[in-house]
Amino acid sequence: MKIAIVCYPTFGGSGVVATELGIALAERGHEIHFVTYKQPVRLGLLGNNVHFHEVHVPEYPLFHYQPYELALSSKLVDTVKLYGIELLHVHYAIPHAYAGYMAKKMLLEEGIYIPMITTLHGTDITLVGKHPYYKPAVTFSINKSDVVTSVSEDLKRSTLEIFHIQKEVEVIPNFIDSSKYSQDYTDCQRTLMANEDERIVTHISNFRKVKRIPDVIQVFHRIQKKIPAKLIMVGEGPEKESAERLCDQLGISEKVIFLGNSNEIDRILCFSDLFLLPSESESFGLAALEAMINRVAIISSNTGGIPEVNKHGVSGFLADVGDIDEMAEKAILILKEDVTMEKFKENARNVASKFDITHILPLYEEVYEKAYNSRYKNSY
Ligand code: GMT
Repeated sequence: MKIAIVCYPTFGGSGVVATELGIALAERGHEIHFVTYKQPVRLGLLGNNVHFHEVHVPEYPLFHYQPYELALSSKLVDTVKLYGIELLHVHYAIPHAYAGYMAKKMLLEEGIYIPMITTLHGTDITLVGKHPYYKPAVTFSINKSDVVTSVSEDLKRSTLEIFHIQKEVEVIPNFIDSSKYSQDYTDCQRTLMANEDERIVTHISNFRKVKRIPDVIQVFHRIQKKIPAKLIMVGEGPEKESAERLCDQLGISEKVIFLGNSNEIDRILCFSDLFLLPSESESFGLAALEAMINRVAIISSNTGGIPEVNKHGVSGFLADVGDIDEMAEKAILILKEDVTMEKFKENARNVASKFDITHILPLYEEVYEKAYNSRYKNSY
């Protein structure tokens, strides 16, 4: 099938999922066209089956806001016509589902029908999408999608609670390609980051408020009082500077390494023992899944879709949002003894394997078929 994928090309989870999905679909013989404003960060070599079409938004001084949706829908129309695209898959409702719907309408004027799948990722519903300024447009574009998927059961529940949705929402969880992560790989060069007797605790995110970065630091502050440890903070975002200040105030700056955005997530996770994800809200927690497949145990909040990924007492522990004492206590329990830690790390890998791409990709192919086959009986 010839599929156009629209996503954010940045380090965010929705862009990562869209990119990995596109690459895997291309390996299965589909022709994939990414349409976005920059080449997605996880997209390496383009080839016969993987194309990238850049959306340009020319600056015009009259506009206070440059009209990205307009440029995106025009680019979609051109791409569909030029390459004979058969299906449109948009990741993250805002503004992609809206722009996708406009492209559909424009193409229909020319007698071209293109089915659209919208995948909801989280903040497009729970944080941004429900804002009264966006809600009517988000509701409209979800209802006008031919198939709607959500990355967790919890996100499906929230979507149906927040919006008046007439469409069926299908849950297709995020995935991981476990074949990329050898279980035997141990040469992680952990000595670059920590002394031999130290445990390595890691956090990866976009450092937004929703990630509760101060909780990460506070939990680590408690851990390192009991166990020699280092904290590796990966990512960039608005909360980073205050996090660095907090480390300074707590006197732990020497034990905390801020790495910024990285394309070497797997190398970092390879030498990590424990991953902290104390988020306020999280539709899935792809970062935790990536950690788990790299044999990293998880301490997380029990919010949103995280309990669907991190299994309490198995791959790690869950605690109420903000309960840093409980998180620290459970982290120490995992890290204290080698035997316990190894058990949690092994379990984390096993739980993550259930989200292997080989189980999830066919689910996407099924909805593509469904959307494609419904092309003559759709509402506009
Ligand atoms: O977490 C973020 O702020 C990034 C955001 C995104 O849209 O890229 O992540 C969301 O989508 C990911 C992929 O489906 C999920 O794993 C994250 O849990 C979700 N983030 C939130 O719900 C806060």
